[in-house]
Amino acid sequence: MASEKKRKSTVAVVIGSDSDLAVMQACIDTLEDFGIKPVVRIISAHRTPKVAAEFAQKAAGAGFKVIIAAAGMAAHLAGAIAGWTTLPVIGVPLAAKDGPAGLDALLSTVQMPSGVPVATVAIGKAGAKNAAILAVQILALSDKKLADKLARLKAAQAKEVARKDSTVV
Ligand code: RP5
Repeated sequence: MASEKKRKSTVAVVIGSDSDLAVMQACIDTLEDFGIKPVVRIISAHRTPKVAAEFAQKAAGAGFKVIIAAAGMAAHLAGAIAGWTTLPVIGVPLAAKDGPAGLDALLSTVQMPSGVPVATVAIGKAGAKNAAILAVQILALSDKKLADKLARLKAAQAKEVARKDSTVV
């Protein structure tokens, strides 16, 4: 496990709890579709705040280019990390088992004060996938192969919508 955590990647996927993993698997899978094996960490802004701060402070030096942070409820994880790093941070709000269907996490993630942005995506699985695509879009600015893969994804999505359009009257 320790050696796995020392593995380098351009993308870190940080989740607030192991209970977030099932939804965030869509993010991990999408990154892997682009050939990116992220480092995945379970770090809580509230239960392990010191680890969160240390991770964020060392993230750029560790070689990460983008951090994806996902949490539910009072979801301060992405913001807490963003406060400690100049790397782009993408926040994924997640719905908790009980509560207002992720609206709590959405507001906690998106409503950052001026000067400390968190690029917040949609609640849940759609956001998990979009976080991965947004991370790839950031990396693709300096990686032609990723840019080409993104172009192919867009083309495939458009083709699929056109196919569905042709099936309705
Ligand atoms: C948040 O609280 C986590 O990100 C998770 O979405 C939520 C509930 O955590 P558990 O009680 O399931 O560990 O910090």
